Amino acid sequence: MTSFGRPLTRNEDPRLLRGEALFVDDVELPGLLHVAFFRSPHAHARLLSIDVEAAKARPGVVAVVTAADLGEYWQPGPLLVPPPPVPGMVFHQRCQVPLVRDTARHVGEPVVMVLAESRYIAEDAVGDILVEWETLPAVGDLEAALQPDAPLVHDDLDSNIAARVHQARGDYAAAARAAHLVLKRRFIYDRGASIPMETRGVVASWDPRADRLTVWDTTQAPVVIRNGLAAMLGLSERQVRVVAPNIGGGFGPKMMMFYPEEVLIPWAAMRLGRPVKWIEDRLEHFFATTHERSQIHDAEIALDAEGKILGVRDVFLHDTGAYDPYGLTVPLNSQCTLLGCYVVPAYDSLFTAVFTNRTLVTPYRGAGRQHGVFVMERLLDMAARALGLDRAEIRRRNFIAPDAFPFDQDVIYQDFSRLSYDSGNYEPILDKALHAIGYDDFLARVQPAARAEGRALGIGLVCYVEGTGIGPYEGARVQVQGSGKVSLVTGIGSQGQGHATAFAQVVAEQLGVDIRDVEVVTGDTDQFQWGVGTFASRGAVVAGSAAHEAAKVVRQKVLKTAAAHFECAEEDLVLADGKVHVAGVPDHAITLGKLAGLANPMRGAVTPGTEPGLEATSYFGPASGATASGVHAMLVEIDRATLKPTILDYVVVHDCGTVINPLILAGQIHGGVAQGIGNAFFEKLEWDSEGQLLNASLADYLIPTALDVPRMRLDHTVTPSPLNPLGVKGAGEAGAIPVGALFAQAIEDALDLPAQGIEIREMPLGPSRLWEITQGG
Ligand code: MCN
Repeated sequence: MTSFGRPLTRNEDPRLLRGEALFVDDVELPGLLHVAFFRSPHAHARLLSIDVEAAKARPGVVAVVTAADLGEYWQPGPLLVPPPPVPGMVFHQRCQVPLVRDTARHVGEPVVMVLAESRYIAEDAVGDILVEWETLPAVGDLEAALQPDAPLVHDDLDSNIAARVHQARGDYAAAARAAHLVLKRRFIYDRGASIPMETRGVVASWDPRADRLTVWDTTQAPVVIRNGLAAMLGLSERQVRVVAPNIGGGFGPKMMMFYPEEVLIPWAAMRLGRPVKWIEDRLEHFFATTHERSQIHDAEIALDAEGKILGVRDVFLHDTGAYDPYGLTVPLNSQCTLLGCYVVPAYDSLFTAVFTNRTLVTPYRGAGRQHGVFVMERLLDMAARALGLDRAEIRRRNFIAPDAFPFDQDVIYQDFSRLSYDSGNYEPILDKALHAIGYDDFLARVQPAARAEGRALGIGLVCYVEGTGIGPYEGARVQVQGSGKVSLVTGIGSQGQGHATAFAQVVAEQLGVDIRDVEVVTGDTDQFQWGVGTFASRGAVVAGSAAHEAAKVVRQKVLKTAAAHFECAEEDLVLADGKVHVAGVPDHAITLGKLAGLANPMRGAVTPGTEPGLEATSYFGPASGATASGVHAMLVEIDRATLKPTILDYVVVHDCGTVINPLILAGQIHGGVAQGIGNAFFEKLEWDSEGQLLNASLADYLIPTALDVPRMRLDHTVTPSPLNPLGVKGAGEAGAIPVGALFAQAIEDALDLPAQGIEIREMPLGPSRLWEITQGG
């Protein structure tokens, strides 16, 4: 039976569960040095002097490195993502330097690197370092940053504007004039952190005999790091091997190429001739690993009397932190995702990305899409109320029709293509969700009965689309080995997404083998030279399709070799269970391993025009992204005394095209929802006016526990993507995207807040903030 599409348990799990899998911190090498950093305690300060003498003198300290010691290697990190080709846009790119030389621009910027025989000694030596600072006024507030008298994060610029991008189509002003209803609201989404189980880490080793550098890195983009390191350290790409072994969660921030530590650790290993390890501690993680989410939207929607959208206008601010090497992916995604599942005839959106003296902002699971969905879905809820329409009905009236695909949205997307939804069918998803959550019955019977008893029960219902599976490309090499095992090698790495199983299923489908016989190798640049990275829910679409294409070629080679062996036509052959036989003669089968031997002869000659071995390498680059979609629905009860929500039921209906492995997919959705619940109800980074992060520990920054995450019910519809051979769309971020909007709606409904003239227009929202809002704050 084919394994493709089946809910198989993961190949990689036994080794992970037994603690046998390699993580970066497991790498131990003879002579290993350990690193601790002195980091800026100030959000904004001029560096006057550094005294490292006491640190150097501490026994066990091997080197203490400041910016001055880096010489020609002291350079701003590379531009990672160029600006989108939007006419008239403004963009100022400022990249972080490896060690602060002149000015620190956020708390936690590395200033001095200490290398010692143990981490303990290195940490103690950091305490010996004396730095003199002149503190400067810090910019912590998004709106204050744009005041004329605001201090400048980068004093070579004349304001804190990092970018300004305006995308418009149709005539919004005319739409608003013609509208029956125009609603204007302000929406706020605040900062959170991704909190992977494993923090970042880098180990580097220079081998003078091989003249090569090996780097183990918790990166989501090993090939990009390899190429960048070669360029920055003056090496050839062949001289650098980057390995991204098992990684305990990435969620986007481990895609930030390059963090200062990713350059400094390899540089130190080369300079000192000893292997070097740095493992980020949780406190550093809060300050030094990128965040996401803070935006302020002033949005308006214009509708006719029937609730049809005539236009949307949105002006928003996006906090990009102290530097913006990652370009504009996050706000661009917000701008594009706001359009949702709906026909929006006129759209006018202007965003301003703003420098602040806070940790950098780069994509984190959802990557700006949460904000777009929050704004649009909240506007629709409010419009439905104003027009006396049902929440589901207003959405239904505005859905893009199933025969309207491909649907041109006429805005520039994060992959710089003109956003076009490839496929979708939204009404069946909504219907399934309404049915599963018991929407009609809840509103007609359950909620009134609960209210009569004084209980606060509410329902939420949120629709979203998600651009997934963007290019430019990924590659894969499939090989049948003499042992009969099949190997699949690709340039992307996995941070827990189950690639070793899902990609094995793709290959097994073509080669008729058990998935346990497919060895998947990811994240090692010595194994595969080309690739981009695991982000934007693109692994299944892009690397999965490359694996499919390569396996298809290998299948042809297998059949050709077997046809020569059996002296029959290829059409007469059956390939199954790791063997090939002539149809009707299953007892005379030849194994794939033996065929691999025949294709790699030790005597005679390979037929001209053919290659030895049963092997193929393919690349896949989609023309544009595949658009996944879904509906989340939730029943919630709010404790009137504590305002704590209890989720009574949670339904996800999702369309990610063809499903490779429903079990992995369910895990991805569950994990995403759990993270979304954190973002909605627990996780908010709190800063003071000096740019100090106030809750930089897991004692103060709450994340949801298993008790806070409900059992959820999952269902799917399948609208295959026409843009890739598997028909798949991505799913890795879907769970997280709509949860904020869903919480806002369900809580509002449970407490009947609109009847008191109160609306929820901000996220995250813990009980204390919710209490303030219910008190009119
Ligand atoms: N899948 C499937 N059928 C589909 C789509 C996906 O069976 N139609 C399976 C895939 O084969 C894959 C998994 O679901 O094993 C996720 O696939 P995909 O949506 O392509 O996402 P990526 O592989 O590109 O992973 C990136 C995505 C992102 S952007 C974030 S952020 C995220 C996420 O995945 N970070 C994660 N899920 C994560 N899960 C874990 N455990 N850890 C992270 O850091």
